[in-house]
Amino acid sequence: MKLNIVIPFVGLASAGLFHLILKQPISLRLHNVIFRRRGSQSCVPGEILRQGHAQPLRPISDEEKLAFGRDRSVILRDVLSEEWVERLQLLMLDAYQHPNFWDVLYSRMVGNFYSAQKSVLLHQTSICGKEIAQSSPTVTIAQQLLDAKEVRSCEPNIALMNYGQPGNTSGTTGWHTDQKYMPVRRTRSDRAHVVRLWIPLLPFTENELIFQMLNDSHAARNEREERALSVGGSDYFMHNKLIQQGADIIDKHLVRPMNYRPGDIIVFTGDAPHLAQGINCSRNSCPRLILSYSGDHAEFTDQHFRAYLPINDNQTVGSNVQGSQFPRVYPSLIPWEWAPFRPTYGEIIATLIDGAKAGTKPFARVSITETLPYLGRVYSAFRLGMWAVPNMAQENDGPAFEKLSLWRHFVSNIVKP
Ligand SMILES: O=C(O)CCC(=O)C(=O)O
Repeated sequence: MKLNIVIPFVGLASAGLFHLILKQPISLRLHNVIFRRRGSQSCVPGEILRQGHAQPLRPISDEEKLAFGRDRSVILRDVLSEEWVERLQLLMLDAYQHPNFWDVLYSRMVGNFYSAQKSVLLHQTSICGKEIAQSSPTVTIAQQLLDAKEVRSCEPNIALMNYGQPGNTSGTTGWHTDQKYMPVRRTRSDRAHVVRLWIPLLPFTENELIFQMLNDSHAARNEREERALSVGGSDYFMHNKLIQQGADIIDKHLVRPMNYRPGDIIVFTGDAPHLAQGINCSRNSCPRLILSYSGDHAEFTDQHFRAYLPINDNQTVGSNVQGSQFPRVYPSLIPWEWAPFRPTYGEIIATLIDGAKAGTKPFARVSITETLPYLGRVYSAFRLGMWAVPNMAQENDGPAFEKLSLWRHFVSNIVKP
């Protein structure tokens, strides 16, 4: 056969094959290499699991629900019992003591720049995480705030800590919303689609870490828009502009938690602006969770950045989110959605490309002198192979540090059975 016929034919066949492979879920072996938490443990006793979702310590009041609907943010005090805080602490420890490759990648790319470390996909990758999805009052609280018939886990679900040492600068996330990095949007402007629960796991103060929100009521949003101070995805130029030109606006719209107490929950929607800044978390590493759930008014969109969250498979634009990427947590779990998490090869690749693109945006229009410390913190975490584990049992002991390079972690997961 002539070469000029064979070459295009082979090219076309390989392209077709490649396309087919991209649409396949990753193999179980690759799942084990990048997502499995080897040694992950249970944290909720069987009899509690069998009772279904626990209630919060007290009902969420009508005023709190009203405030959440109106301001897209609310602070709930004294809603989690000590027992449940302890189980959430165990979830954080389970993720951090059994990190997977994706945790290390996510931390390098989305956490280390402000001296934070993050584990994601908690419900799908941790035994304790699944039990929390099945039984925790956080799900009941989300259901009540969203007033939803069905609640689904909506990434990023994050275990976070800061490893700042005294004298080190920690950086800030800047004012941002999470909306740009979550593949969901509202179906109705007046109904929340996503609720994010920011939960301190040990007590810390604003001298250690600052977490603040801006009221996102219609009026507050309009006021910021009129002054060209609207907050979108992470963008340090906008952050600086808001601080320099909108000090009065921040003052007026600020929702400021002050002290961070385990048992309290700081609640916000995907579109509410917020900011986190480590000051000095060397005492107890400021451990916290963000548990994130969507309700009946969330629909899938492919217009947002994936930012290292490979969850866009099997969704239809404009329809409710579904499947193992957004496993149902209320009223009950659907067993097939909890099989080992296996996004497609194509989704993994798209996630890495999209994440890299999203990562350059925050620093556009910002001076190199302001950018360098952020990049420097990521670089040194890469170089040191940094992995910190908070010490919950002795809360004043600070984190333990381990060496865990991305490559070594990846390769050792391939080598280990
Ligand atoms: O560091 C934190 O506590 C919050 C991080 C944050 O703002 C985010 O993940 O969107």
